[in-house]
Amino acid sequence: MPGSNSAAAEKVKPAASPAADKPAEIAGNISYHAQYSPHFSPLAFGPEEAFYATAESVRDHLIEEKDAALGNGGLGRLASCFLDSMATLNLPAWGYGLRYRYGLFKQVITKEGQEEMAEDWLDKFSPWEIPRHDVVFPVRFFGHVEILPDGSRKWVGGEVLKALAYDVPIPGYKTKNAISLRLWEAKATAEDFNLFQFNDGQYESSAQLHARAEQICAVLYPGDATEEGKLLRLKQQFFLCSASLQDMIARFKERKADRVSGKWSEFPSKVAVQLNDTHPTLAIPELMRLLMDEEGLGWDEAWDITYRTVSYTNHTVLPEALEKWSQIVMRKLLPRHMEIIEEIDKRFREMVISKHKEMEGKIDSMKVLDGSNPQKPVVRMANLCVVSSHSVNGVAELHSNILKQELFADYVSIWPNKFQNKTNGITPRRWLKFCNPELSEIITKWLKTDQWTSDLDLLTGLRKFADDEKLHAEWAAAKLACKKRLAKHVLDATGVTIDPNSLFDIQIKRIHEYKRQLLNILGAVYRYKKLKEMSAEEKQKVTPRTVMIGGKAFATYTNAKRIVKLVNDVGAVVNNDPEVNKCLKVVFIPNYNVSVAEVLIPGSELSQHISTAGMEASGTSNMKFSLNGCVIIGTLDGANVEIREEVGEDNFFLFGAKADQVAGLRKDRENGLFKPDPRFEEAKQLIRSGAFGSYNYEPLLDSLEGNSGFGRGDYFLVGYDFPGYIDAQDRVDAAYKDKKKWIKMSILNTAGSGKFSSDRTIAQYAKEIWDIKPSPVA
Ligand code: 26R
Repeated sequence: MPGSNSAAAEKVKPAASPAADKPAEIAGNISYHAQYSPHFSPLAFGPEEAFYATAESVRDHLIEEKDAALGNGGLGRLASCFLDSMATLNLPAWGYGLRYRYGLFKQVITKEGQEEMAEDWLDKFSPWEIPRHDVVFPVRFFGHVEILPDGSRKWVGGEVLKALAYDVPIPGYKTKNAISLRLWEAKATAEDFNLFQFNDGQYESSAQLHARAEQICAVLYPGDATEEGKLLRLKQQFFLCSASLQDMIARFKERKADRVSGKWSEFPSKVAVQLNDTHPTLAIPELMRLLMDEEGLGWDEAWDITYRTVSYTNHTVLPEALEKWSQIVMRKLLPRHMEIIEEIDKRFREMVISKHKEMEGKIDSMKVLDGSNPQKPVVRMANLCVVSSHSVNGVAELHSNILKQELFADYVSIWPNKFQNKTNGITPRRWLKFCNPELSEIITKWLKTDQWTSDLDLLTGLRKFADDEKLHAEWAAAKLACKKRLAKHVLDATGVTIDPNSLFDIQIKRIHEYKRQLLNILGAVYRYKKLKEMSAEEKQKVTPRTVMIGGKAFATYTNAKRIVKLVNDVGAVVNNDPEVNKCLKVVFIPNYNVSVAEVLIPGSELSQHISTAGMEASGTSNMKFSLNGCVIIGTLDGANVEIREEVGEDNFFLFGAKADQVAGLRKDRENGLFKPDPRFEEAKQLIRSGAFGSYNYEPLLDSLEGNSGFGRGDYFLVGYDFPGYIDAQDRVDAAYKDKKKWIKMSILNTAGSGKFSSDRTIAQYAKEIWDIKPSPVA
């Protein structure tokens, strides 16, 4: 969750979590809520039946319970898999985040396309959080820096809010360990409430600080088109960093007594802070400030501690997602931190000049502060992370290589050993055992053990049964059961009936031009057109297909919203066309979220991961699909590359440009050297003809043309990859006709997914970055 932005791993000692201390309370919690389930009356049962009913209604609750709205894109879902693995591996670790009140939004599909509604997931309450009124830290904003008589500096004045901790226990699987996801809520106190103003009828100004506190935890990624929005995001980031670091330091101090020495220099051997993308970058100057201004350390010692404590994971190379903050805003909100960042930048530049003369010419792009536009000087957050962390990693082999060879190439010559890869992973507990009980049971039966849930490499044991007819029959039956559950969800959510015997083809993820849902829907439009041209006899031979696309478009991302509208419009025509709707249906799945994913992924047979090569850092849903026996159609991008290696190239439908061709292809396109495939032109033409309604799709289609949009004509290479994509889809159709072949591919996908357990990923972080060891609860 981009809420739980950083994971702080505490070394050696097990994390004292409330859940570990009081397991009974947790169990009590579950049965308490079960009693108040609307699905049964506690009065009707004696104690034994009540126990039985409790187990039943736990399932009901899982259905009723709202998804936590802490960030459910790739970054947030990775963090939640990591928490599960850290707990399961008995690692003394904590997750930190903000306790957002409203989710991103609830997506409602109307005639106009996507509409956003606020969703209050804490509306009633969350049974899983424990407010910790004993864990509260002050967090300051604005103010100024005072120089004390001894020359030291102190940040004073401004406004001070309180950070109150809520702990969400994360139980490990088959261990006694439970760790905490600690979420901060911003609060103002009674002292901040102006009773005089209130009694004078000035209600709003009497509780100004309370209102500002509420804004901080209202939503994840508040709109940043305005200056106010930008300031609010920066406040959120600092609030998370300051509260979390004060918490870690408080625990370090509490435990000093247990240690041989309680020296600050021990801090990095006791605490590791992993920055989950650049959103918590301010942890760097905040740790420096706390060590220098609050604890009295000098710069060199504070820097050494900070550098050895902090490491950074990059999760995207998209230029528009690399955070840059206005120096002017930063100085106003965090005057002391701006001083510290300036000093870090200055010392970095001096180091390059004194020790790496050959890199002097590159300093402008490497330095932290960018003043090239004197009107808008900025702090480059990724550069600050690279300069201040002892480890920087990407999230898949290809992505980490792009970091080393392109984005951070200049730093590699200064710090050749700083850069690493940690290929992402997913938790097999949620993403197979829990969401797909049918398949899980079969796997356990054939492997003769359920150990695969904590040792996912055991899945390779399925390979030797890949041709076994009995397994095939069971595997197909399980898939069919999941497809039926999925079909029911689709009917309930959209009113569209889909045929569980058709090929279920799914693309669910945030809507973004680089993820190329547009390529998918253009492919469906082309398929529709070909079907319309076929005779009834020809149609008999077609592999029936249900194309499902789901995902939220960021509220201000116009082209993404146009894509949502197009998918819905195409569906409305195709699904109601009796000439083709036995062979093709196109469904937009509304309000895609975690619970929906848990139904869709097990029921999917073909899964689309078709981003422009080099643009998807890793992807993690690709791993979830493959684990559930879905075959991927995809480009050589992110973790697709490694999935294909693991499951075997025969069990992956590959197409498209390679990452190292992309720049050249864009150049060619600019120079008018691109010749579009006639099939691509046909698909666009059908949309332009109004076959799917009168909505103006011109701006969207125009973005695919050579010289459109700011010289970025078809930046995502939809036109270039279209023919390869259609051909790959033809191969899919042929493979699906051969049931034996398809089921074997499906089995081999599951069998090859062991590498993608987040247990493996976390074990690598623990050993290669954090230097921590499992610390099981006795
Ligand atoms: C602040 C703003 C501009 C912003 C930047 C980046 C907001 C959100 C992001 C999302 C990024 C960090 C993200 O979610 N990246 C995804 O991380 C996943 C986990 O590593 C990857 O699997 C996925 O490929 C990547 O897009």
